[in-house]
Amino acid sequence: MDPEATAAFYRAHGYAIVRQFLTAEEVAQLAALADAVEAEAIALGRPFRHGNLFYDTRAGPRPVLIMAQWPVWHHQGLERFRTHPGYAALLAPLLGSDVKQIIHQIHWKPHGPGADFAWHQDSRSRRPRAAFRNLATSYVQTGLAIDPHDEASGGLRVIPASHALGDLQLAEDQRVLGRALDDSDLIALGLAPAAQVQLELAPGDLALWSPFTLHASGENRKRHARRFLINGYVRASDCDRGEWAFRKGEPVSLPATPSLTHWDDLERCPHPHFPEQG
Ligand SMILES: O=C(O)CCC(=O)C(=O)O
Repeated sequence: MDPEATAAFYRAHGYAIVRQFLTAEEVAQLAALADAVEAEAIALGRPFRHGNLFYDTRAGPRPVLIMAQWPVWHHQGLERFRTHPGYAALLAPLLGSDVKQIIHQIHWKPHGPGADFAWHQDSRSRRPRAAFRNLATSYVQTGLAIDPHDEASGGLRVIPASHALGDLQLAEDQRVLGRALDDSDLIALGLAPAAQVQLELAPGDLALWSPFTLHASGENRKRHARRFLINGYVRASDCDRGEWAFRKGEPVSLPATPSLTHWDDLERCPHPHFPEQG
């Protein structure tokens, strides 16, 4: 891994890939932890929240877990995979050595339709706006492939250099997760669908992208689940939210109680519960 070269590519193109960010042994440990998260969520059987932890489970005779947010609160082995020294080294040229974390989640993309991510910019989810300063240069999203990611498995695709377009003012009332990948969304923005790049990631490879990079992912037509560990980091001095990940480049463990990160109702409703399904 060459953090400076990765940072230079990321600044120019709005995304970058680090091959073999984790070893095969680490990927196996992460996959086992993901299986434990999934088993807990499936046993609960429907969407479940406990503080910042949230299991987005589709209820039914065979419940399906689509996404787990902050699973580390119930599965502490994941701590290593949010404060891995590789992240500190990689982020140092982009964010410095004091870094907080806003996003920590695993996406399962089961076989079949209904779990696409439509074209979007993550900037729309960095709320409230006032809590995030210098967003273009203070925030980096990362995605770690637990399983193979390619076109057939519904892996991530990006529009290179779209981060330079800034906030595209995409409709905020439209769903991203579960809305079908559609090139007409790009055409409506005046962008050529041919510009899109399908990322091909082997287990253990890491992708980075900017909050303003347009990205999406399609249907998983493969038989295997397509799991993706998303960790989103922010320069600590530029953000009023988040859990510490690194101080002076050293890993910081989770505090005794969760901090305000992404979910606004944390203080009002910190206890475990099954949220109303709307
Ligand atoms: O998991 C995926 O395929 C998409 C992830 C994504 O778009 C996001 O986290 O913003």
